[in-house]
Amino acid sequence: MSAKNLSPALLDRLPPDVRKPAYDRPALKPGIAHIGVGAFHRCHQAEYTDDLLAKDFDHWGLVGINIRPPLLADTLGRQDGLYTRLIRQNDEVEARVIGSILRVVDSQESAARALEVLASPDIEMVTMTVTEKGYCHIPSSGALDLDHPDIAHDLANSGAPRSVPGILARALERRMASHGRPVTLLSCDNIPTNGIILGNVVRTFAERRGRQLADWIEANVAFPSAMVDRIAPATTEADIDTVEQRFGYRDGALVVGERFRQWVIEHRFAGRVPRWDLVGATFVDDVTPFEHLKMRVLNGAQTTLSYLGVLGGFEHTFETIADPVLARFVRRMLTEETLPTLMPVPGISPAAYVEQSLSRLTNTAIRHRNHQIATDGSQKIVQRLLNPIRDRLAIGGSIALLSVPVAGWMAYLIKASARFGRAWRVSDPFADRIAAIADSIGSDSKALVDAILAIDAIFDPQLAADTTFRGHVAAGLDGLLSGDPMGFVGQVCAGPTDARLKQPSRSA
Ligand code: CS2
Repeated sequence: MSAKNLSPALLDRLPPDVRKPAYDRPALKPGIAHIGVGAFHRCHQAEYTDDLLAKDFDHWGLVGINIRPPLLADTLGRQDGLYTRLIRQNDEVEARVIGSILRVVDSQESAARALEVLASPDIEMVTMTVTEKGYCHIPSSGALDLDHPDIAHDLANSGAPRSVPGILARALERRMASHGRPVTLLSCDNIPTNGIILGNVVRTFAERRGRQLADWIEANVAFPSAMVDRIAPATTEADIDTVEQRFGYRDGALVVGERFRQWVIEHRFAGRVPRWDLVGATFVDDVTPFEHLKMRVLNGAQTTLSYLGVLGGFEHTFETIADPVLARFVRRMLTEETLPTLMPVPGISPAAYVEQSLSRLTNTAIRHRNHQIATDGSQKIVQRLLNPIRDRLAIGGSIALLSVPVAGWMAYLIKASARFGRAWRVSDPFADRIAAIADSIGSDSKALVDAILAIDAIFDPQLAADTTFRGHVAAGLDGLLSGDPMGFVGQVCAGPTDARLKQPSRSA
């Protein structure tokens, strides 16, 4: 390998079109901790913080904490925390070296290192991207899952926690017992009312540790909700080679994203706050309308395309949406069924947002794998599909289109079971349960749907009992498990959905 690796010494020798940190990096001090330093964080919150540092507003550097794989301390450490953020928009490539991360702490074997950072008096803002399942909550209710093995472990061993709620509760306990400084815990994951869920799981855990901690949290900790957005798929070797070929250096911590980015944060803080609102983030009183818009439209489209795309034999989102039938399906679903469920969003036209979102998904340089988006669907479909379905049913609206990707999620997991030939490997906390259902029931779609809808951690019982919903999902599963799933999607898409809703059995 001839190209040099990214390092502080290399910064001055990088080509002029690579943007570099525009501030005095050695003067930075730890101020923000982030749990879950994956591609998304490096492409989003760390870039906003880099923008803020370039404004010379403050000297708050980030300390990253990884409590789950991958190990990152060495890779980023070798580069002194520097990494490249590549924007790719079809043929455009724009490189920028980000310097806001001071170091990353790997805390996977034990939480000790994570706790040390989180309990430190320097840190008054903790952001996190720990994925939907990291909160150990019950997706259909938002409550802490006390039966979760990690939660049961942490309640019994509070000094050596391994779950996010357990680690945060322990860190807060240490803060209370030492310096007592307030702190904001800011969730940046795609779960609805993410601040409320984070508050729920941490408070519920803390209450079991004792009233004193619970009261201290009430007085000193804020849990704002936030909506975060930028498409940043897992980095590939090909991306790393692109940087080497175009810009002449290697970067093992590279991240690639689209140009679009958005961050809307509820204005509810404890302690000092980085003024991300000066560099493009928005502080608002209520994130809910923004969160519905993003999760139901952009994420809803991604999830739909991922399941239908895998079933149709497509690898990436951009290839899936290039298929005319799937493109038409997802546009109709969003405009006819999802859009009417949205609340008014200050400053944004929902119809224009739908078009903008669909256009973002056509970006050919963002190679977002359908299987990556399909991961952990049980944790994603509530906010992306089931909540809009529930709202549609409440007003008597059609759900014929929104039900198809719900069936798509089921078909995706069912086809990964032994009985259906293990078509692909899946990763979802409910994968084993659904494989067991598929293996025992076989191919009777109605019986499969009955058994899967009975999982009340995912499906709210009232929704699961709705006959219109059950009928559409069973018809969807039948079509998607047939020999011609794309033909089925084409058929669903061909007619007016309301007519089919009223006469579901006519075409059979
Ligand atoms: C994706 C998201 O993998 C997934 O679930 O839908 O990571 C999505 O790309 C981001 O939410 C975009 O902001």
